[in-house]
Amino acid sequence: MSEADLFQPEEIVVTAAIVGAELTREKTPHLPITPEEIAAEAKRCHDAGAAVIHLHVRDEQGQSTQQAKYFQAAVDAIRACCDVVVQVSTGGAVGMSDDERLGALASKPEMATLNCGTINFGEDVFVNAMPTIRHFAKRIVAEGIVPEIELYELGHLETAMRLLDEGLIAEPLHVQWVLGIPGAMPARAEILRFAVSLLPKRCTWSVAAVGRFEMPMAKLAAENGGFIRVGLEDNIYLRKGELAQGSAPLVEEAVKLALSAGRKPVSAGRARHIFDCVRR
Ligand code: KMH
Ligand code: ZN
Repeated sequence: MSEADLFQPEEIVVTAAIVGAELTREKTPHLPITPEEIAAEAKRCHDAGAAVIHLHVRDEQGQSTQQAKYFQAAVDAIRACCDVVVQVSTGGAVGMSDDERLGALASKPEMATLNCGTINFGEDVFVNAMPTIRHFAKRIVAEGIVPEIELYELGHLETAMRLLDEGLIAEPLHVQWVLGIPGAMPARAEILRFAVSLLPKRCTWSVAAVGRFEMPMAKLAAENGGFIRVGLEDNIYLRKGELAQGSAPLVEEAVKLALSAGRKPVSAGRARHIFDCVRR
């Protein structure tokens, strides 16, 4: 990897998580469901400065699904209207089987999430046992997809390092600290700072914080060399009591925070180099 491929300190990658698995139209009317709605939202986020779209999809009833045909339709619609790195979820929704979750990979995305541990997830349990994690890592890497390492607890980093030792994933790692899920690591500044201090050298990191912590943690990330994920999957409010009219207004806020911190959101093309998508 040449120096030009490593990210420069002023660069920042903004990811938009525009659908999620748990969100419903009852909670917000701005949730995109059809491929056309998802693509339109992806384009709005792209125009606002997002380089990566973290993607879940829905069936005709609006239920979360990992079926390949729904991912393919959404990915095709997104690719037809804007240049973004599509990062599919292999987390899916709580309770889905491993095979079901892996359905997302058939859409040939550039990136996919690799969840590195089990957590309480509100009243549910989001299960990622070691054999599942290894199996997902093997599949993602074998298909030439770049994994984004999802970490909800500090111990999940140990798991990621174990995968690295076992040769199942390779550096440079890209980590997403997911903070504030009820039952997992809270979204607190001192926790994020400590978590980041544990990361290996050849690693980029981002933060996705839930609910009202989304923007404060995004600001902290922007000020400390991290990347940012925002979007309806994590938070549906632009301000207290005011629903965001989709994920794009949240991306706009994140971009403002980034620029104030002296960081410049990169294009999808540049994000591909930073994440090494172009050479896998
Ligand atoms: N819906 C959560 C249970 C991911 O996208 O990889 C899991 C999730 C993580 O959203
Ligand atoms: Zn997700």
